[in-house]
This record gives sequence, structure tokens and C-alpha cells, in this order.
Amino acid sequence: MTITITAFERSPDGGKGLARDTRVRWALEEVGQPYEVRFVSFAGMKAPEHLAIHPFGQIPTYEDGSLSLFETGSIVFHLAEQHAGLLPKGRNARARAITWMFAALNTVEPPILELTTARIFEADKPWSEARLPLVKDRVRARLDSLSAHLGVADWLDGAFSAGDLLMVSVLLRLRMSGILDEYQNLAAYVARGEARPAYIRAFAAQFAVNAPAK
Ligand code: GTB
Repeated sequence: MTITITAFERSPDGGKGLARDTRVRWALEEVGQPYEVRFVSFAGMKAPEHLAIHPFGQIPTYEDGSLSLFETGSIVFHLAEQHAGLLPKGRNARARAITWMFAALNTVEPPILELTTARIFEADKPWSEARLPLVKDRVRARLDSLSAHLGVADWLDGAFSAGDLLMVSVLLRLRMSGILDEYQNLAAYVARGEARPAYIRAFAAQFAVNAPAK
């Protein structure tokens, strides 16, 4: 049975790889699983057939035979459990890698999403300019801690894991703001993630669909 994921019919980011199907594609590439993509329009995401597999009407989803999943954390975890390459074998190392998956999604991603909201969706609000520095400082508070933990290491805890895959995916969204470049080791960490052959394949696949026509 071929794995099928869903993605935007056309991502609003024009192929920058910021929509969340990229992290699922990346995980699939890391574990060497072929997949197909069903493209969904914004209207299609709210249609009953899609809501049956994603109760919140979003992308990405994951289907493999009778199993359908939503939430990128869950999808990446499922792949990491089923296939070698994304979680260490040792019990404690594995638990720590899973902890980093949660840290990426629960501790680091929320202020980054808030920054996107503030910079893009609330930019026209009269209070936007006054609020933005506060939101940026909440992101910096997380990056200060993450940067201190990473230090000069290549990855968060030993070998590359699903924790790194999610953390790099989350941090990528900061690039446009310039904040990532304030942290030399985190910028290098993200670049290391992007240089992985599996990421390059995942990025190219979404770019082929979403890049603006020349
Ligand atoms: N917690 C969920 C997960 O991790 O799977 C969040 C899923 C989610 O936010 N999906 C977004 C979506 O379907 C796409 S990724 N949005 C449509 C909707 O809610 O109706 C978020 C996203 C969208 C666009 C860009 N971009 O253009 O740069 C980047 C990221």
C-alpha cells in the first residue's frame, strides 16, 4: 500500500518549503519510504471527505492502508517508530529524542507562530508596531536557551533524530525575520538540516509544485 499525504494545491509561500507537508516529506525521505501526494484546495480542506481524515480541516495528513493520521508530530513519530533512521535504539536516548520532538512543537514553535501572526496577519493593526518587539523577545527567550543547549554540537542529542527534524523545521520559519541569524550556532544547525540529502529531496518535491511559474 502506498503512503499518501496531503498538501496545499498551491502553497501560499510559493515553494519556500514552509508549509507543514515539507516536514512530513522530509521524514519520509529520511526513512526511505515512497509516497504520493493528494493536493487539496482551501475549500477542499473544509469539505466532509477531508474533515473525515483531518477534523480541523488542515494539511498535511497521512494515509497508509486503513490508517489515517493528522498532526505532523504524530505523523513523524509514527514514521520514526515504524522505520529505522529517526530514533536511536537505546531506551533512554530514544526517550530523549522524543522529548526534543515535543520541545520543538510545544515549547519552540508557539512563539514562532505568534511572530508570524504578528508580522503578517496583524501588521495592519494600530497596536501591531508596539506589540512586535514583545513577541520577538519571546522568540529570543526560547532561542537563547536552545542555543545554550546546542553549543557546538551538530545535533540536539547525539545523532540526528526526529527531534532535530522537527526543531529544524520549526526554526526555518524564522529565517525571514532575521532573528535566526542572531544565533550563529542555530543558523548553522538549520543549515546542517537543510543540507541533508533527504531534506533536499523533500524541498525539491514541494518546490516543483509550488514555485511561481516563470
Ligand atoms: N498542528 C498542525 C500540524 O502540525 O500538523 C498544524 C497544521 C497546519 O497549521 N496546517 C496549515 C493549514 O492547513 C498548513 S501549514 N492551514 C489551512 C487552514 O488552517 O485552513 C501552515 C502554513 C501555511 C502557510 C505557510 N506559508 O505560506 O508560508 C506556512 C505554513
